[in-house]
Amino acid sequence: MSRLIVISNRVSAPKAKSAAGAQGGLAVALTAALRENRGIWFGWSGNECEKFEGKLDMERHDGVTTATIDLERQDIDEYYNGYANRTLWPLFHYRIDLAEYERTFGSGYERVNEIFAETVAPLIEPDDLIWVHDYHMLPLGKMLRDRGVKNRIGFFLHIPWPPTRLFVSLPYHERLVRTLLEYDVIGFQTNEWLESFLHYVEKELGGTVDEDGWIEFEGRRCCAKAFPIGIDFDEFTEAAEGETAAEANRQLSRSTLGKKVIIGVDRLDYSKGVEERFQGYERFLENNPEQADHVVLLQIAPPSRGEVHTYQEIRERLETLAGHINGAHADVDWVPIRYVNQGYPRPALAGFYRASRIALITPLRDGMNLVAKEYVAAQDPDDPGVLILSRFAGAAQQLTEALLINPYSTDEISEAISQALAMPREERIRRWESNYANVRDEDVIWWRKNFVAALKGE
Ligand code: ADQ
Repeated sequence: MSRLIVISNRVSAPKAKSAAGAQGGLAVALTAALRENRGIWFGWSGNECEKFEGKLDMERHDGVTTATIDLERQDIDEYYNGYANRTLWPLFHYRIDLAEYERTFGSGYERVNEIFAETVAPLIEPDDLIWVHDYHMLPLGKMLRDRGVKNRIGFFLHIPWPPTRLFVSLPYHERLVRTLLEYDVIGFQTNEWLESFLHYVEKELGGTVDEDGWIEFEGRRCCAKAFPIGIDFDEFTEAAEGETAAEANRQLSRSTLGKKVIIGVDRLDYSKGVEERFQGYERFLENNPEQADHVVLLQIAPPSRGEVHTYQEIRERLETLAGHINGAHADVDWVPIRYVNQGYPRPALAGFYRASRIALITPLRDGMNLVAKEYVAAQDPDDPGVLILSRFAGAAQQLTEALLINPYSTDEISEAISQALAMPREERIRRWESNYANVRDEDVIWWRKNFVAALKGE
């Protein structure tokens, strides 16, 4: 049986628990696949070293081998904080106004990808399947090919692929896509991102694409397809039934004194549309003064990528906005927004989701958005809450019974809140059942199996 080699920027195998104290769904799914296939998970340790001299830290935990390297300060600044998070992340989320095109970022990105390729190549055996993840590693497949790796190599992009008109604003865009075409399988979250990618390949590169997603370009053939990611449904629903979830549910319900809770849970990132959410909620408070003190918005958003200036700015802007809305609308016994700057373990999140009548998820652009799926999974089947979801999240293509909104429209957000609060129980159940079936059936195991099957050429 062939082994699976997973390569991603950060490694989150059993030993390395995430900040929230539990493994994320992706880590759980990949760990299970690695265990079944005697695999290796390779990536950056998250640590800095004085001078990188090829040192590889191999560890085995719970049936999974992890192989990590440390990076030098300059590499972290140019590759991770620079090209990945200040160039590609904003551009791929359609924010060319925020994208920074520093030459040193691009060269740092290529240098670090060469380091990854050089370090991981000797670990690869002829039968291994290689699965590379996300925008940090776009050119890695090509760099492995340059080192003689002939194995099947797949790539999965967790974030959107931007329309060609935006993508061409990236210097050396053609060079980057050419490297991608060295993979055997290129996976996207949704057909929309897939179509944007194929459009670029046809119109800018002159490649040909058949109706099954097979690309032919300069004598090479590869397959591009959508593989929408899901949550670890079994693990999550089990957590939702446990005591931690029940306690979190009670804690939130007790402290909100019968008010209807509207919940938002995000990594603090401008792509998540939290400012627009706050503005839409304020519009609701202004338009519906009689309902105002019957609701409370709980926004959970721990800071992320603190080393990048734009993220410090968004944090400040949100604090100011929440303060302004609370100042303008609060009463002695009621504050409209509870804004919490910390992460919670998944079982606690499950309890908060269940205690909330509405989830308000308003990304301006999101590859998938797993919070929307977790919210659906955590609901009480007899009295489920309502999911309000941005039509610009990948998840909107599957969760079609959510109230789909345009997050740029404060009025649409406000009206969706009114509609959700007034929604009869039967309608809530009908909508939830349809979304729930999707979250259950197209979970992370389904996603992983589909991708690995495509990678094997099945
Ligand atoms: P993210 O942008 O991080 O992921 P998302 O999918 O919403 O976005 O969340 C991933 C996980 O982080 C979820 O399991 C969620 O519970 C957890 N999380 C988020 N905020 C949290 C908080 N405040 N406290 C605790 N946990 C929190 C990227 C892409 C997404 C894509 C995923 C997976 O940007 O579009 O869905 O990868 O492919």
